[in-house]
Amino acid sequence: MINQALQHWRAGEASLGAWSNLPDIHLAETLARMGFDWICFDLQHGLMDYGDLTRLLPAICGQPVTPLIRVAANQPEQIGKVLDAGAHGVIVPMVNSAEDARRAASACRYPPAGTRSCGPLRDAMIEGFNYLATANEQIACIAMIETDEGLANVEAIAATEGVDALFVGPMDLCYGLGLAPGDFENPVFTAAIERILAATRSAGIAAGMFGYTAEMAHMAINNGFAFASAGTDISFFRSGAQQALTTASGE
Ligand code: 3PY
Ligand code: MG
Repeated sequence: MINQALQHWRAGEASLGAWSNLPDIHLAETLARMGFDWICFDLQHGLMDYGDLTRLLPAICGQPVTPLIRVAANQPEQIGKVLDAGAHGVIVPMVNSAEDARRAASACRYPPAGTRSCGPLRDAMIEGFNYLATANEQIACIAMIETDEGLANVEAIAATEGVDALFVGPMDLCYGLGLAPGDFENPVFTAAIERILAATRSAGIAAGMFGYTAEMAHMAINNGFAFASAGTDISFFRSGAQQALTTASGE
């Protein structure tokens, strides 16, 4: 198994992703063909569950797009199950300490590097047990920094063995910093971003940003992030519908 998104991050190449919140295999299939480097299916805030995931992942299989999953919580059982369903990377919310980061990284790796239990159903169906030879190296463990505590410990989190990338949850980070949600221009927020970027640079790992809009994703990449989501299935649908209405009504 080759994780294309991880290869791009390791090579320092910018990579854009799409965020999927809706459990619709046709939307997922369409997004997978649009040229995004990765798609994240969201089990934390998305309107989907594990059963949906077992249909969504096969719907994008065969397309050159890396499947990532955001789990609902930093629990080894959840992380193991989404990896067994075919995720090639796990985005773990609310990583607040080096201990949290170790827990997430360990759940992503087979022994001796970690504690993942062996039962890689989807990937073993596709490529047989060769998967086991590459999984530890190719599975991406992505720790979200989105609290004041996570920010306070960001250098130790970034330096944790087995963490491949940090990923900023900008809205929760605003709350954590005592800012209004969406106050991304606030110097307190921009200083936090600088600190996260610096921590990833010194640890030699990638930094990612959840982009609420395409503009936000573009700015993140310009500011040194290796990867960003360019929007969600819902935001793409809303902006497309809005634009169609505006254009068709001649406004
Ligand atoms: C955040 O903005 O906190 C996120 O986690 C985006 O989903
Ligand atoms: Mg969040």
